[in-house]
Amino acid sequence: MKPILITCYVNPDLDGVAGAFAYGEFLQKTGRESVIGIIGEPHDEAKYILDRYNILYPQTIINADNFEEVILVDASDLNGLEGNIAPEKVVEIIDHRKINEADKFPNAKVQIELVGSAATLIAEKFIENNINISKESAILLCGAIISNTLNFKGGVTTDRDRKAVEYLNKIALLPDDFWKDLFMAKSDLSGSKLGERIEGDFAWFTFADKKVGIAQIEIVGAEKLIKERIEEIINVLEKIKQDMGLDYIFQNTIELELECNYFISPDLKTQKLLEKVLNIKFNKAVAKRPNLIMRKQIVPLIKEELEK
Ligand SMILES: [Mn+2]
Repeated sequence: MKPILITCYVNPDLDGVAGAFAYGEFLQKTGRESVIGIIGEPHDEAKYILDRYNILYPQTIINADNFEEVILVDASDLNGLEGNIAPEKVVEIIDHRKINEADKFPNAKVQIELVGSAATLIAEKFIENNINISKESAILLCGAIISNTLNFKGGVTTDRDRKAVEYLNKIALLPDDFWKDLFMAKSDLSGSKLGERIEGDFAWFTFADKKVGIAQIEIVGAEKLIKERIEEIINVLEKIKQDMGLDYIFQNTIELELECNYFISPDLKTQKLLEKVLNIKFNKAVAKRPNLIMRKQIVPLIKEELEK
């Protein structure tokens, strides 16, 4: 059998990198050769954990042209692949998004379950099949679950995520305050990093013929960032809106320490939409909302409203 490519969406976050890395190990230990390949640039928090624990970076690839079969971890929509992978090549999808396009991959065996992190689904494969996991994979998966669930405070968190971390951390042995280090590692948005992060973690969707673009930034110190750099954020959002021909655009700014969100949109129509679906109130271009809500929770609400 030819090796199969395991990858995630382009410019993957820690969940994608960790999931691909560990699923490669799982397949290898269960007798299937695979190649882990990342397209684009991993997020800062993925680099942080790879660097801190001296884990070899997965190789970077340009596209899936050299592979006949592809497995997607933490990805299940075409936009996120940016045309680099032919949908027919995808034979397996492991993801945790309620709004997905799994039906656009005609040959894929699909596992989509609404847990906090794709990493949880990968960890469960080791647990269920009684396969020993390496320390590297355990560290990555553990970190990914902590990150994706916002240290178990995000509304996406399930008991399965907690159980997976309990199992993984017996091997990973991450310190108690690891979550703080991880969150701080992605909170440095000095200089050009701000614009890069907005573009690097941008996702867009089409509902009822309307294109909706959503940036997401997770940070400790959101209020200060917004106070000092709101104009830059707005400029980047306006440029993306124009370049991509979007109907709606906003940034979901997640404040990790104080546990609240700041929504930013320069666009009145978007502000109205968000005020309706999230029960918030904009003051100029910014609206604050208590508790933590993530993009993958907001997308279904917008879909419902636009498709009414
Ligand atoms: Mn994920």
